[in-house]
Amino acid sequence: ETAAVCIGEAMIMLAGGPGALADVETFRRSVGGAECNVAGGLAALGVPTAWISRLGDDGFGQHVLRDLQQRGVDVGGVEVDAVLPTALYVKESEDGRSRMHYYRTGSAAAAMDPAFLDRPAVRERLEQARLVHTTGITAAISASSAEMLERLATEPRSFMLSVDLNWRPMLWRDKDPAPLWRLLKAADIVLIGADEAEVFAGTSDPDELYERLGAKTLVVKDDAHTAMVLEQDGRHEVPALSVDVVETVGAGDAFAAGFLTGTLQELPMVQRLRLGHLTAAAVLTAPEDHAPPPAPEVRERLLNCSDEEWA
Ligand code: KDG
Repeated sequence: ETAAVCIGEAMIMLAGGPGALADVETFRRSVGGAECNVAGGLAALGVPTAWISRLGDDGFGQHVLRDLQQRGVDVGGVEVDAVLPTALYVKESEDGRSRMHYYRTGSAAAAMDPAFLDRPAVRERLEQARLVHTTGITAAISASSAEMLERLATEPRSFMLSVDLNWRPMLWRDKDPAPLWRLLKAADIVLIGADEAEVFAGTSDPDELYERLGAKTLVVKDDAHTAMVLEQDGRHEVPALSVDVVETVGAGDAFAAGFLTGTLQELPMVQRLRLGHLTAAAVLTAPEDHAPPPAPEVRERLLNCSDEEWA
């Protein structure tokens, strides 16, 4: 059974520091990659989830597979490339801020292309899925990967397509973002951060974004403050929980996992947003790009509490 499919690149994350990269000698390894974070988040919330991608035939790829399997994610649709490597990224932490350095050009995942969707292990999972999630990162890593998403978004489909903007200027240098606009416009659900919307679309005004993106369901997250969902027949807004932030990378993915789980469970909109905030809070208070969600009892209580108690 596959309820959700996430398509995109996973990377080995090497966290160094604190200190400048030039001075750091040892690094702590974990797994990153936006769609793979969302897949882990969905599985942790009980959604039968497959992560679909390509990895290198190397120790890093083996670790990604093992790690995701341990987190309950179906990796049967992953293809291992005999030659191209698994991508890496290094997280530099200096003065309380993180910077990402990618080592991903020419990776196994960047070789995904439209024909990748014809592999039986992929097709089968897409046919079963009620929801497919991807991000702007996958549209950026290579032309062939962007074409694959174009096919996914334009072919007749039986699933909801969810896209998180995940605007990464470093990956879009010298590239035309037109394919990303098309992907966002074709999606059923779009998740977008107010700050990245400002850079990408020149506005963070939710109503303007809703109009420009033409998405059926648009979620605009204003980092620490609030998340708003806009649909044809209304708007809902839920303030974020206040937490002691350790590291923010991955929080948006966790939010997506919570919101999308709530969507699959057909929870009321306010509860979908609350679940997003709850799972994001867990990642905000952890150094890695993913973290286990709050315990089921805690989730249950906070999903059902009054607005006063929530805020
Ligand atoms: O959303 C978190 C991701 O940004 C992180 O895990 C790394 O996928 C990544 C990327 O491309 O930035």
